[in-house]
Amino acid sequence: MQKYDYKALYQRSMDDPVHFWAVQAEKYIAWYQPFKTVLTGDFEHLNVEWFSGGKLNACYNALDRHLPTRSNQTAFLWEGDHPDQSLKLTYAELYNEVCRFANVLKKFRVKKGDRVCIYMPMVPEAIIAMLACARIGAVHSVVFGGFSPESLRNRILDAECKLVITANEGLRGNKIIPLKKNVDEALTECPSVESVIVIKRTQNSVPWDDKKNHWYHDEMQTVSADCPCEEMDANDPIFILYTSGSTGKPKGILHVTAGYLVYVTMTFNYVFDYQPQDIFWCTADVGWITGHSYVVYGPLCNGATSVIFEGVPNYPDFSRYWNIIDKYGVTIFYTSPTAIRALRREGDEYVTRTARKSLRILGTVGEPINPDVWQWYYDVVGDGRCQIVDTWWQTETGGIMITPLPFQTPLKAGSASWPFFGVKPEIIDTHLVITKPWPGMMKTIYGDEKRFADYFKKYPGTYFTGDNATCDDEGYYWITGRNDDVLKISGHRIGTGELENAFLENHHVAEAAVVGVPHDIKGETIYAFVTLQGNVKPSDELKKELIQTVRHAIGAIATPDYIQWAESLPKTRSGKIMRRVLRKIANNDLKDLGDISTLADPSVVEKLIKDREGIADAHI
Ligand code: 7RM
Repeated sequence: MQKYDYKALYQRSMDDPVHFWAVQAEKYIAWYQPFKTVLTGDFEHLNVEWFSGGKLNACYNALDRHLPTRSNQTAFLWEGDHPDQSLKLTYAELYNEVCRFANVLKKFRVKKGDRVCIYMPMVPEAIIAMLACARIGAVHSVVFGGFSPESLRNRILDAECKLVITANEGLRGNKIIPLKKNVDEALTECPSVESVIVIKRTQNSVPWDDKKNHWYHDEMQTVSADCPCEEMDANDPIFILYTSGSTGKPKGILHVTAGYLVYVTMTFNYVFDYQPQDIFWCTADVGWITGHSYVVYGPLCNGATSVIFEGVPNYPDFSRYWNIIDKYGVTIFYTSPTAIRALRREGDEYVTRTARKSLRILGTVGEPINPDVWQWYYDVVGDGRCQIVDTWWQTETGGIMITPLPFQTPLKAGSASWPFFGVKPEIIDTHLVITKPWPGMMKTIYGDEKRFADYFKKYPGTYFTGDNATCDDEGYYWITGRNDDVLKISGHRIGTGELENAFLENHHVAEAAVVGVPHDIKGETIYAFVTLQGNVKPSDELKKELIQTVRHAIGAIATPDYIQWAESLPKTRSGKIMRRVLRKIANNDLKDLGDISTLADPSVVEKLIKDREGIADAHI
């Protein structure tokens, strides 16, 4: 257990942030050249910069600097989809693989600043590829392997990636994911991509283009294991990661090297009370920010030993997570409320038949955790003896922002509790905002300064999180959910605009409006109001077809649960869809529809309310 006084340290971080962060930056990170200023700029001018003048390399911090003391220590314990498949990588081995792959990237003419797309299953090569990019100063853009070819293509195009790294196939819950096939489909319209490097994960063969496609394992034979790190400026990009906003187009959140690295390294250390003998396991996929910050950079920069898992919580059965914890002696376990809810539903026996004696800290992230579910996690998974950290943060924030600190913060079930050091939250009209810069914050939205500026517009001088929250009289924050058109479905962030565009890809659809409704396991799910083209008849067959349309456009994470046919949608006289009203109808919250005096045609609402009755049980 670490010894410090949260309140005193927090106060110091507020009183003198410059001194506070200078100390942390020197403590957690190795620099080629020291920074000249700690913090310049502000939210008003959109010009915040951390640690300017400093030079460093993220891969050096993750690997090289540990070699003198930890070369034989395990960096990753990889558990494959099937329990019989596993692999161990020491820091020296990981270093060696990363250097080689960095040389492969160079051979493919990838240079500092170039963007590289990584579309991979959870295999060590995904992490090797990320670190190899960081080593040579290339900017990785990891796209979650569950995304469709079309989503992948849009992300490749937006970032103008030069190279794609994928696997022939992925494996999840004994099901095959056709990654290379998806890449081929995506690349039909991606002129910037010169080459695709393919990891052989399964024995099955896939279509092959000799000019463009290259086997990872063959390429690795052709290069040396000697590759110096590129010395990066503090504010050089480290990666782009796409996330959903309220409009149709995902945003390329761009993080820069120094601030991001300082912040994730320090938060990992404190939030998980990391000790050298710990075995850490974060179940997130590297396709999400949680994977970037707390599978890759945070743990490695602390020299930690982590489990990484390719599979799913219910294969071969619902004990899988707890078996993995016992197999590797996991001490710190970090997962999502949606996974906890799904496992809780199956009954305690799947948990209680395992030992879980090694556990000491349990974490959650991604959505609010309801107090009952929190209690089950505490009592049944943690046997009433583990600290729970409910961590609130976002792709944009880079790292954990509001969280209990183990053995410091008295726990309250369902509250993310207190801000991390240096973080100053505030609640304005139920909206959660952050009023001071912190090192982990994004630098910009790639290629879209305007959308970056939008975060700082609503309440000038503050960062607008898009979440609602309350704060109790002991300073505990309770995050209640989003206040924009962003859904969290099984913890996956998806914009209603993207979903509506996806519906429109079906030529039978004239118009679609999507809202979120609560779901026992997923937390939130998709409720769509769909207007068909004049000559098209509604049918259950067509509903099934539309579900496929959306899955095809975005991926399986975006499967609609409810579709309601709508002859027309409620609109204002200027033609704007009144989503607020639709949200109430979908949620059967009809007592007070709010101000509907601007509706062009009030009868539309009555009709939708009447038809809603039939939908209540039509859970597909
Ligand atoms: C890490 C991540 C961000 C959104 C955020 C919230 C929600 C995340 C919590 C939470 C309540 C939490 N990044 N969220 N953590 N809500 N309690 N502990 O999830 O960019 O994908 O999503 O997730 O709405 O704004 S994300």
